[in-house]
Amino acid sequence: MSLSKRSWAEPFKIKMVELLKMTTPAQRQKAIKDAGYNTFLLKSEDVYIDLLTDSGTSAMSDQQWSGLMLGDEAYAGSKNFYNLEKAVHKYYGFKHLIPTHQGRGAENLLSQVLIKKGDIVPGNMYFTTTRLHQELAGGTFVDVIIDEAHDSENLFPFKGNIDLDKLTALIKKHGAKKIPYICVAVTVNMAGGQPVSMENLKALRQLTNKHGIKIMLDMTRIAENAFFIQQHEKGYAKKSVAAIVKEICSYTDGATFSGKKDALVNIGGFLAVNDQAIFEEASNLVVVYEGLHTYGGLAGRDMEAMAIGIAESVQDEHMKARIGQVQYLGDKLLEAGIPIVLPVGGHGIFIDAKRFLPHLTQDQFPAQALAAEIYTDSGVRTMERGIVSAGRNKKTGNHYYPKLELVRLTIPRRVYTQAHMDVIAESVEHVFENRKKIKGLKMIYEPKYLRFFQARFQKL
Ligand code: PM9
Repeated sequence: MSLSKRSWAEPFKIKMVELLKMTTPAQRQKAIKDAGYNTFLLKSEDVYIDLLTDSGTSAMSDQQWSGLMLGDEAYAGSKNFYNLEKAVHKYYGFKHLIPTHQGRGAENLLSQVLIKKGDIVPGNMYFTTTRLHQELAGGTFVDVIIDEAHDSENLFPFKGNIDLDKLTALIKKHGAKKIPYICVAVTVNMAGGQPVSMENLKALRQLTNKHGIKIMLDMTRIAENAFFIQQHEKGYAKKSVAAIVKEICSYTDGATFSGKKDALVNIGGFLAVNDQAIFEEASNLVVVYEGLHTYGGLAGRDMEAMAIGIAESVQDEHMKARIGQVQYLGDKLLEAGIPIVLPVGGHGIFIDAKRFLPHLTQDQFPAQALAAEIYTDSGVRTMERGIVSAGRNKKTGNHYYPKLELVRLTIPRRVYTQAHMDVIAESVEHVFENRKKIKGLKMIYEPKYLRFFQARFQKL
């Protein structure tokens, strides 16, 4: 068999395992009802395979675990901060680093430093915490992603791209002075983990340079984005994921980062910038919200594990297995005729709940109902990414009605096996066979901020 046809396998072996608990259908029916049909409110011990999120759920390597033992728990100037700083310089190329407890801590700092009341902040589709921090700082988020991203069946390989015409029109309408930066997510979570192309980033750099607008990355899943560029963009097949990651960063002015995804740690994040003045302001503000600028809410050991995880995350073999596993599950679901977002993205499979449950209206929360149903079938926990996650328009108070109404099957890194993927696929297939019986939901409790985390529902 030719080398290119041979199977991939994980570039690691398993040294320690965590036992899982199996539950009965009756136990699961009770658990999901008690959780108000919100998978965020389930107890993790009632979950068999946990696909809620890829955030903070990775298995760390033996190197990372030994890194924990090298934690220098000094309040100021810990050795581990300097190791993390070195990793950020080496792999991402940014000049200044401010650690934060996780991604949203960095989003808060960036929004407070750069956004003034009345500013416009364009981005390639919203992310829940990112948009909220932009709004809390007085800004208004505007989506400038290409239209293809809102169509779950469109096969364009870079559905995360910025629509430069939409951005140009926005600049014309409001003036560049009202736009402090554009937030570019790599990959785009809410679109299904879809990547941005290097060509698009280069063109965006030219356009924003002309207008003096900064580019701030949300580089939470940058290594996954780089892998897609390597696989699908002309001129990148022979470049390493590490080289592509660094090139992406080179077209930008800074980044927020949740280390809980790509960087294979259970907690941690940072803000990284090139501009000295922004750095100084943010490294002063961080002491108000997170901690001193050399730990930002993290223990020394957490910074060490993140520094090691960053180096592991950009290895080609790691990324091949990571994306390979997600693709494997996607292929199984496609074979069974399940409507999923295509192309398969980086961090999970996104089921199109509108096509899965065409008998439900969006007001009946089809993705929320489907996530509850999959849990009841098998104990597999997934997450709603549709109307509940989208929240309400701050000005009108009405629900946002996103075109994409999705259930996310998020794959933690280095945690589950191919056999787990088979079990997951079988459960989704079983629910699909019985889809006509699935009822919608009514929201009975709605918190003010990021409602998807804590909202409660009743079956209609
Ligand atoms: N993402 C996720 O599960 C965890 C919170 S929402 C359920 O997808 C992006 C693109 C993210 C992200 C978190 C954050 C915030 C920023 N940008 O969770 O604060 O996907 O570390 O990062 C989650 P933190």
